[in-house]
Amino acid sequence: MSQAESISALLSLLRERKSFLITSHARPDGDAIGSAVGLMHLLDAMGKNVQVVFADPIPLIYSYLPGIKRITHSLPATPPDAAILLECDSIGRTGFDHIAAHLTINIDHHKSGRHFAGFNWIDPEASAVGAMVYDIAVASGIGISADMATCLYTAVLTDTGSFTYSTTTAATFALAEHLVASGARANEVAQAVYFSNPPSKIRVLGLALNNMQLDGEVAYGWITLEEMARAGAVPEDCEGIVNYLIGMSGIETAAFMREFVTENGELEYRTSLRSKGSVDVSQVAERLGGGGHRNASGCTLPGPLDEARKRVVAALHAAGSSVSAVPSQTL
Ligand SMILES: [Mn+2]
Repeated sequence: MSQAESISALLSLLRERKSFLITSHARPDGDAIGSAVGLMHLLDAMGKNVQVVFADPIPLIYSYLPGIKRITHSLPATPPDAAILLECDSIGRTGFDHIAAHLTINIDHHKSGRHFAGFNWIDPEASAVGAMVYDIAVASGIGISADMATCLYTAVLTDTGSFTYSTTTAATFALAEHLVASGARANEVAQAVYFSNPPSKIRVLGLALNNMQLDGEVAYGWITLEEMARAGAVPEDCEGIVNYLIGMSGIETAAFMREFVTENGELEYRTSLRSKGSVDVSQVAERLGGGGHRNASGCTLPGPLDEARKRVVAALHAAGSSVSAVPSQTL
């Protein structure tokens, strides 16, 4: 199916049904939340019954999103006509074991996306799922409300690394222009997302950067539970630390590992990978049991920390990051 055919088939499915559940992945990010609440506004405007349910808490920085308070954390007792899963490769990715619904709809932009649902629309070229929701809204003829625009702008801003990843094209800026013209509050979004961090986030960043190691073109770092406790940090405070590691001259790939305890009491490492583009870190993540995009991906590795570090650095070298350092440019 072409993109246009997928969108029109999806719109028919939405129009034919009355009640919807929208959800996205565990540990939700700006795209998961912005696209879910943005789609909620669209379905509201179509006169549908909509519930937005996330398994995990919503990071406080997204409190400004119009309609965010309608998000709940438990599934409805009655199965909806359709459950829409945004950027998930399986039901399990939502953090729920099972979602009862008459139809499941999967909308995703990950290269590692899977056709697990009753209806699937996967576009690995899309800059964000928020951009795919935007395409649905435009095709619906309903138009973009100011509230929807703020949600979708948040999704695209955060998922393109503030319009810097290789998925950022002229179409991304055209979309951003249309969203701002439709009432998206770009400055308010930037203030909330980038300039409202709690002190614990900056403290944990300092401890994490203190652990930084360079190995050829690979930069990597980690944070232990002891260090997180010292910083008074929660897991969401560690989001984005990897972007500092990839931000160095001569570095092509970066990994950041956050220690956590599993239900079985084992130490494991939630690992974020980044690439400047020469290495496809979605393939590295898939080899290690995770997934994602060419420039940004993730996986979870078992301990001990030293083994996990060696595995991820070896995988990044095997994928093409040079083992010898490129001399930094000097002025
Ligand atoms: Mn996304």
